[in-house]
Amino acid sequence: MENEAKKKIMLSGIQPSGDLHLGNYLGAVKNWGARADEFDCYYFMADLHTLTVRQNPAELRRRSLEQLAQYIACGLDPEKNTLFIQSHVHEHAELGWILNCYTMFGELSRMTQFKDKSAKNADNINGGLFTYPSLMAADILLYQADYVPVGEDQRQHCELTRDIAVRFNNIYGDVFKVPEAYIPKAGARVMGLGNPTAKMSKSDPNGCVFLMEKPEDIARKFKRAITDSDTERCVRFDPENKPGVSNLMNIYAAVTGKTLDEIEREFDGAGYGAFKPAVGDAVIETLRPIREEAQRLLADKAYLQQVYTEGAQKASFIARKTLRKVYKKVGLVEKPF
Ligand code: ATP
Ligand code: LTN
Repeated sequence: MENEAKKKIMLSGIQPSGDLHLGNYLGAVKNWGARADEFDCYYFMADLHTLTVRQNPAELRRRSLEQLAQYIACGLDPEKNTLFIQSHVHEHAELGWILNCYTMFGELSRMTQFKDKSAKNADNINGGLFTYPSLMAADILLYQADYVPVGEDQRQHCELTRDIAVRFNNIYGDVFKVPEAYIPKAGARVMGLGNPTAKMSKSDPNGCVFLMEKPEDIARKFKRAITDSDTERCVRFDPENKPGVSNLMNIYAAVTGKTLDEIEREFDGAGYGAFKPAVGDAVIETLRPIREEAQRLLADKAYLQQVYTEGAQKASFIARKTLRKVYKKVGLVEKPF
């Protein structure tokens, strides 16, 4: 118990705004399960964040449950990790409001994700999309997280979370742990198979490999993956001049554990025709057990409900303590019940 209390805290979330894909897996979820014995881990479905973009209600509900099944299938053991749904722990929204009042308009305006998403949703640039990072800061700071395992694209939000924590602590004393982003070496930025200069994203389904996709569809996507128009046609890591092949090499490295040098040697003289299906096969074999386990879990709704109920209970217990402290510090009258 003594040791338990001293473990560092790891926390992350993904929006259930689409099905999980290879980028989410290699950049984020794969690295979460691996650290469960070392850290006290909290992972959630960021359903409140998805409301910043218009959602189909029935699909959002379905995807939130599917995402939980996929988290578990990716190796997040509910006995060792606290898995929950963000909206079930109301402290997130409450601390999010408070932190809005400690986040600057200028800071929020500089967020790349806000700029990207406003460009993509020009008819719905709502307040939630703008203040998204304050809610994300609340998600993290409520649990006094030490590390936030995310892909490269979330680094800026994690930096802003640190700035908010430091700003708050400078006014009120040591209230929040100042967290660090925890970004993997391989897989931090998986690029699209159709356009290797943009990150793999569910908004480009043709260039994106989903965890639940059928093997034959995955194989087809890899065969069609854009490679480079250079003349040498050899498997060599050169992200600047050969972004397509370099992306496939990164994917292959992340799923097989091989180094880039080893991969160059393995495919020496082989050309793209042999390399692309080999990457596809390696991905298919990595995803097969995940897909099968997620399908099995999805058939057991009672089990999933038990996991997210216990998860929310554990998470609330911690979140409540932090929120109470914050309310007191900023001058709110203590709740009498
Ligand atoms: P969107 O298409 O709406 O931008 P997304 O598919 O990028 O969404 P998110 O929900 O934004 O997915 O990301 C969830 C997690 O997966 C984050 O930690 C993010 O950094 C990571 N991630 C997302 N895409 C990639 C990618 N292509 N490579 C590596 N990590 C990624
Ligand atoms: N912004 C993240 C999802 C997210 C998150 C978080 C990640 C919401 N809250 C807290 C880490 C910690 C995204 O878009 N991927």
